[in-house]
Amino acid sequence: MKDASARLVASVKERIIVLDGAMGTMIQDYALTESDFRGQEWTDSPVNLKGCNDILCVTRPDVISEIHTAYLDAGARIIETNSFNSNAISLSEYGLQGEAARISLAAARLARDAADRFMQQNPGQEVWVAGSVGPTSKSLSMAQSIGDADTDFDWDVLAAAYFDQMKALIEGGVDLLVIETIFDALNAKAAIFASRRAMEATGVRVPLIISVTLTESGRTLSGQTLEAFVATVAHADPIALGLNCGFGAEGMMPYLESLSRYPFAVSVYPNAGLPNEMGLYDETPQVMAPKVRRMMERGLVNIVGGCCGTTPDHIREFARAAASYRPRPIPHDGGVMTLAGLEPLEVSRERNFLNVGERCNVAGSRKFLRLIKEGSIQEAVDIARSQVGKGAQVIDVNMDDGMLDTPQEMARFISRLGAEPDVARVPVMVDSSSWEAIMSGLKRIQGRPVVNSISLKEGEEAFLAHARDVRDMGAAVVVMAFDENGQAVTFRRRTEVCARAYRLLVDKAGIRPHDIIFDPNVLAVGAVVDSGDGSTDADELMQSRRSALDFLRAVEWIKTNLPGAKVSGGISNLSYAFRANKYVRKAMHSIFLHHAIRLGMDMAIVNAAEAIPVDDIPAPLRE
Ligand code: THG
Repeated sequence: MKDASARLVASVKERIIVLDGAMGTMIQDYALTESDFRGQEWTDSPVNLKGCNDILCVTRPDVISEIHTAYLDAGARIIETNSFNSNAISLSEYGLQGEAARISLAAARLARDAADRFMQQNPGQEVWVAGSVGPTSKSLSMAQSIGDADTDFDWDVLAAAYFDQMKALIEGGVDLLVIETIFDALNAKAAIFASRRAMEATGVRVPLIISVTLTESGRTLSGQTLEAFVATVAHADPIALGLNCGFGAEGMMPYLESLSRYPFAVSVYPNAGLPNEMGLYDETPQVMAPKVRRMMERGLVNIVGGCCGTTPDHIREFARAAASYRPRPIPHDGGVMTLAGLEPLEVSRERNFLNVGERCNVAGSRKFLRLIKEGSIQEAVDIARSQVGKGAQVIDVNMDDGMLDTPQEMARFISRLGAEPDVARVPVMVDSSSWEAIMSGLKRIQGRPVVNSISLKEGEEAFLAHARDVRDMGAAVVVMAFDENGQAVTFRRRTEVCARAYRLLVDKAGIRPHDIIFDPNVLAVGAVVDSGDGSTDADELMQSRRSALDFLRAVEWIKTNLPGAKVSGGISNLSYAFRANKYVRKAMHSIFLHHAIRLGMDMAIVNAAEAIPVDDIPAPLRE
């Protein structure tokens, strides 16, 4: 990380940092003509380029420089590059998709030069350059929810476009990146993923600001609540997380209050009010500044600036106010696992035990397998809906069947789940033994999912590679108690394998302890399981009798010895040998869960419909 970036990380705790205002509104004031936009190079462009503001970094760099300088003179200490749309997807509307990296590089250099000049002329004043990264003109979530046939647009295409833009911005010398005006968290996740790759490619780490735009319903355009959004992007570990654009400073106040509990600095840069009938923004500096001042007064912000309709005059007022208030103190990370669909789900023992619905599993339900094979996707989605109705708080999805194209079915089904608001509300658990299928699912989930699962089965290298994918995709993860020697079935092996995996994840893969879920293997009781260690059937039958008990002891051990980690298990496995008797199965599950929860289990993959209260089970059977 550059020293300047590191100083910014420190500065947001020390004072309120002022960000610049709008670029577009300022450009309008220059009344530029089509030929200004075209410059020398694009005189015969078949499409009009007027409106493609980013191209001005190449064709009218003097204008962009002047705007940067005007904001710096007004008191902005972070200026944003003129690169909001400098990505191949947005630029394709002007036939300029091939110019994304070049424009981004030019944008970064212009802002860098303006900032360096300013610092030279104003010794002791530090200013920073933020690479502006807009949402692009397309939404991944919305494209898949309308079953968009546009197969040219998917996660990989979007992430590649972001990568090109961000790599060029970093090469051009930005101190940080601002992923802004986010209206779809899935796009934002692709941007965060790409930012990691761009930092790896350039060898420069830059802090991120994550800035979301809410609609008047208080949700993103693609339907998430603010809390669900924060859970979804928290893995970016942003220097600041906040709001921009939207419906003006006043309306943002309650959302700023909601942001105050998160362990990130808070940034806010509102529009100058709501757009009028002409699409213009009316709030003058005198009208807007008191509203922004109230945010500072209430200690809600660390970074403040303006979005559409704001000018250097607005920024001058904000800077004046900022000088007399303290920045918001940044709370510590509470260490709670938060998953999300369209709504957030906190996983903490104080709150609730989590039921993960098991029925959307082609290997665990003949009915679901038949529906997927027939292509009856609506009825398959109904299974998810019915589980949610019966109390499932997370939906496990598994497409592991030799007759199916597993990655493709995973993608298709998960895209459909995301399109049904009553199901999309809850987080997804992506369950597969194929890593390709897991990644395929993750690339289509708007919220914060759980990966089910990774293990040491294929050794440390593969384990860590998968773990880093999990981290960069922002998921929580189930770790099976499995290693190079096979499935852990004894208490000792279960705990040893989990402890080893825990250290690797925390120390080498950068996974937070509270995002790890151990699964110490619920095995069938009363059945011979091949432990693979060459022992005889008689030994193994004895082992199977102890197996459930050893699982319970392992739950307790993990909760005591691996701080923050969660424990889960697939409960229906337990009674596999008793398939002929449904009641006995349900009774076994309820009693087993009763003990597992008592010992600290956090969640389980269950048939949400079948729970029976332990007290209703006749005593002899219970015994
Ligand atoms: N741990 C983790 N993930 C898992 C498991 C686990 N995923 C899969 C599985 N185990 C959990 N899911 C199920 C789903 C269904 C059944 C068992 C476990 C089941 N199905 C009926 C049966 O086989 O009798 C089929 C009924 C039907 O066809 O309708 O029992 O342990 N991390």
